[in-house]
Amino acid sequence: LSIVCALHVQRNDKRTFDDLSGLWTFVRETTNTGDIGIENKWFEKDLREFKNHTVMPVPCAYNDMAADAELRDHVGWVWYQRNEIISQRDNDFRLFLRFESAQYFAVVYFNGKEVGRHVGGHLPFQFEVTKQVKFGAKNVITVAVNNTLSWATIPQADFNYMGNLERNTSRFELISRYPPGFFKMVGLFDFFNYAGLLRTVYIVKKPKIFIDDITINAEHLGSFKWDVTSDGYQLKQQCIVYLYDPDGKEVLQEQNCTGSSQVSNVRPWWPRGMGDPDLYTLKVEIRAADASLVDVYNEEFGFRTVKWDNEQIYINDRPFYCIGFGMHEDFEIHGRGYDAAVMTKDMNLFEWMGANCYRTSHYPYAEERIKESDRRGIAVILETPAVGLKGFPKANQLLHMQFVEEMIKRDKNHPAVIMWSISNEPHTEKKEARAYFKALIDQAHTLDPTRPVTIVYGPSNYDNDQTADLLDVICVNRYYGWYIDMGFLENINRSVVYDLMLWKEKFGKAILVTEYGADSLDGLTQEPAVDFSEQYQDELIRETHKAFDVLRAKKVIGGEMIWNFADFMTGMTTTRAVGNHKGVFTRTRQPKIAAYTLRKRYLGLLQQ
Ligand code: GCB
Repeated sequence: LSIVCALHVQRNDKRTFDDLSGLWTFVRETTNTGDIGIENKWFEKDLREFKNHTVMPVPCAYNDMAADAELRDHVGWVWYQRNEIISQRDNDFRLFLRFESAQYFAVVYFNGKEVGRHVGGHLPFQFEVTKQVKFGAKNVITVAVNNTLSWATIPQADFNYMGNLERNTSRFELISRYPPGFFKMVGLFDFFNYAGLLRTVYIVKKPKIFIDDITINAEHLGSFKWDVTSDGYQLKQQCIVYLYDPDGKEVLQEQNCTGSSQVSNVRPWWPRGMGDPDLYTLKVEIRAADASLVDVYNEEFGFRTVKWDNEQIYINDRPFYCIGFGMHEDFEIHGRGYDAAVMTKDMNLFEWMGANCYRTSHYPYAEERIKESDRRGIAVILETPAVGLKGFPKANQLLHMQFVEEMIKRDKNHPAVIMWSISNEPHTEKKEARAYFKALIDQAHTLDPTRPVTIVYGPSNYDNDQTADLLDVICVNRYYGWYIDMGFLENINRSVVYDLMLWKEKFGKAILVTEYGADSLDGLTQEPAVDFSEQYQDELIRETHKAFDVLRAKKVIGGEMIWNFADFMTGMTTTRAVGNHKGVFTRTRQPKIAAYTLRKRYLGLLQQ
C-alpha cells in the first residue's frame, strides 16, 4: 500500500485515531557527525536513558525551543520517541502511523524495528504497523529526523565542507582558514529551515478493508463525478455513496464506486465577495454481502468550476481577480509548527484585509488551513516545496514528482484550491529546465485535469525563460523599487507595466503578480521615506498599485499578491535583520502602515 495520504484522519462508526501531540523524548546528535544514532541502534534504546535527553513538543520546530544556537542551527539527525499503550479494543483495526509533516527526511521505527522512511517536508505520509503492534501493552514509537539539505534535495542548499582544505605555507604551516570538519549549509531560499515534526502525528485506526481514496469532480452547473478506491475491497461487497447538500439534506444515493450524475439546483462554492462558500458532503460506505457496514468516510467538497483563458482565471464562469498574499507558516517560538491559534488569527486577518486568495509559498501548508479556506471562501494556490531550484538532475525531478503526487492526492477535493504551483523562482532561464519542468507539468495535468498549472517566476525574464509556454497561467514576482532601482519609487509604475507587457506579448497567457513589496521595520518612520521605513514600504506599494490599475484595465494581469502577509524568520545574511520584514503585518500579526493602504484597496476590489 502506498505511503501517500489521500484522505484526512476521521472519527466515525468504523474508524478512529489517536492524536500524538504533546511532549516527546528528544535527543539531538552532534551536528553533522554522520549516522551515529542509526549505527548504534538508538531505535532499540530507551532515549530517556541518554544523558543529553530532553523533551520536545510535537507539533513544533525544535530550532527555537531553547536559548541555544547549536539547537537552532543544528544540521543532521534528531531523535523523537514516545510510548503509547494501544488497547486490546483496537484489535480489529489496521493501524497506521501518520505524519502530517517531518522536515526533511524521516526514518520511523515501531517497537525497535524500522517501518518506513520518507523524504520531504510539508506533505503527509503513513506506515502500517498492524503486525508490529502489542495490543494492551506499551508500544515504542521512535522517529529520526534529518534536516540536511544539499543540491540533491528539494529545496536545495549549498553544502560545503571548508575545513578540510589542507594548505601548508612555508612560514605558518597553516592548515586552513577553517577548523577541521567545518562546513556551511546555506539554503537556496529565503526562509529559516525550521525542522523536526512540524505537524500532527497520529495513530490512525482503520477497518480491515478500508476506503483509501475518493476523487470528486463537481462543477457549478451540477455535473458530478466520483471515484472511490479501497484497500482489500472484494467484488461481492458494495459501495454506496450518499450526497448531502449544505443543509445536510440527502440529494443523491448511488450504488457504485465510480460514477457520474447530474445534480439539480446546485449551490456552488464561491470565493469571498462573489457568493457563499457552500459545501456538500459525500458519504461513502462499503458494505459486505450481508449488508453490514465495512467502512465509511465523509468527504466535504464544493461544486465549483475553474477555467482560464489568456487573460484571467474564472470561477463558476465569472472572472476571478485574485487579491491576497504570499505568506509563510511562521511564528515565534514554534517556527513552522502547526498551531490552530496562529492559523485562525491569520485567516481572520485575511478577512479583515478583504483578501480572497493566497499562495502557500513555498511549500504545501497544513491541510487544516486548506480546509478552513474551503469554509471561508478563500482561494488557494497550492505550491510544492520546490523553491529556488538551481540544478535540475533527474533524481531531483523524480523527487519533485513525488511531491506533486502527494500534494495533489492530499488536496484535490478542496474547492478552495484553484491552481497548482509547481515551483517558486526556479532558474528556468537554464536550458535544462525545460525538459525537467515539462514532465512535472504533464504529470500535474494528468493527475488533475480540472485545475490550471503554474510556475512562479523570479530569476528568469520574458526573453530567456524556457518553460512559460508550457503553462496554463504565468505567475511573476517583481521587486521594482527594492531589489531593482532602490529609491526610485517614481519609476515603479513604468517599470512594472513595461515588464509585464513584455511577458504578455510573448506568451499571451493569464498573468498573476505573486510577489512585490519592500522590507520595513515596524516603528521605523522616516519622512521623506527611506528603505526599511514604514513609509517606504507604503509608498512602494502605492506606486506599484498604479501599475496594477493600468495592467488590469488592459487585461494583462489577473491578480495581485503582496509579499508578504507577515514578517518571517530567515537564515542570517546581510540583507536580513532578524528575518525578512516585507510583512504588512509584524511577525506577531500587528498591522504596519502598509496594511491599511492594502486593506483599503482590497476591500474596494472585493466589492467590484
Ligand atoms: C522572492 C522569493 C521570496 C523572498 C522574497 C524576498 O522573490 O520568492 O521567497 O522572501 O523574494 O523578500 O526577497
